[in-house]
Amino acid sequence: MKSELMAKIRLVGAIIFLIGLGLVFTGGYTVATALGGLGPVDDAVVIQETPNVNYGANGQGISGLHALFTGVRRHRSFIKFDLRGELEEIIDARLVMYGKEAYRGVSSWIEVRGVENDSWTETEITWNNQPPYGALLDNTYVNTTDFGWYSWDVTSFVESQRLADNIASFCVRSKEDKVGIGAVFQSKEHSGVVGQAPHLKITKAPPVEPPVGEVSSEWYLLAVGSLCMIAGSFLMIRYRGV
Ligand SMILES: [Ca+2]
Repeated sequence: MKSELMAKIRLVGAIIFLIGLGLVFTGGYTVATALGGLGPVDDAVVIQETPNVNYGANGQGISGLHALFTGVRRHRSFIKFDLRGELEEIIDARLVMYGKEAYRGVSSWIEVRGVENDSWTETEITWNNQPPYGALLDNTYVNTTDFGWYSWDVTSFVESQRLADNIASFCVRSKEDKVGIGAVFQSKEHSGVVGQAPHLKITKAPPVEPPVGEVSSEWYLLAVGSLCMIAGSFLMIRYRGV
């Protein structure tokens, strides 16, 4: 009978320990997600001249992401980000891409537009099934003949999508849509140099400092969780069958 009681106490100790472990993890995770930077889950170019061909696996430069018009074919690019890990308010978001002029020596304005329909995937999207793009979010002038970094302010759209469905899709297109003007960018499949994939540079609202004398919820979780782990460990060790 005594050994059964000991076993039950150890079981309760183990449960308390695991609850404490969960609380500590939750508190720590909330603090840890204050970092920025996010890679895309999907990116692909669609080409008017080959309207049923999917280019989602394309990687580098001229075969990666395009925003241009050749006269007989338009090229647009779609990029999607999963925001489910972004728990706090986003006060600044920049779409950052590594690219250059599509036609050497011809600079161009490149638009980024919001896309409300997130059902597209990089393995299925084509010119003919591309989702409609919405309002202009920002313009950036691409004026390098060699690859360089460019960014677009997409703050309001990203924060609205975080609150709505936690997915943010964009369309990248040439503003002019004229022959011989446009840009090319690295896709996430580009494997030549690490770190050249499109990404979102995110700045979050600073954590609200609790009034003097109060403790933030994260620290409550960490403190209560730690106490549970200590208590659970004590019960498991103290009643280990003696
Ligand atoms: Ca891709």
